[in-house]
Amino acid sequence: MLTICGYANSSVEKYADSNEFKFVSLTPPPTSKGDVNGDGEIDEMDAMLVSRYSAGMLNLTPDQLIVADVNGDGEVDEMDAMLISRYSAGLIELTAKPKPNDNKVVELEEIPD
Ligand SMILES: [Ca+2]
Ligand SMILES: [Ca+2]
Repeated sequence: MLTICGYANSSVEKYADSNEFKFVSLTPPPTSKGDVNGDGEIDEMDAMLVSRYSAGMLNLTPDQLIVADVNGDGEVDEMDAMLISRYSAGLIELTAKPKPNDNKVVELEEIPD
């Protein structure tokens, strides 16, 4: 049996569906940025953990540090705690923003044949 890999809800999935091929989604699992204690909720508890970490009151595991750095600046500090707190209050969305130095534009050129 043929298996097709592709992104969920793409034309590839539709193609696999309509031809009864097995479809394997390549879409990564949703990011849990901000869910520091891993309970599935992003709330004040997570903000508190980040706040305490930045104050040197507790340690976080490497995995926790990755999700705790919600603004993606490489530091886990009060800014992240504030962002998580605001998110839990429904004030902001948590979306990974590209780093300022990361905005290289790749230009594609047509290759003459
Ligand atoms: Ca949590
Ligand atoms: Ca940060």
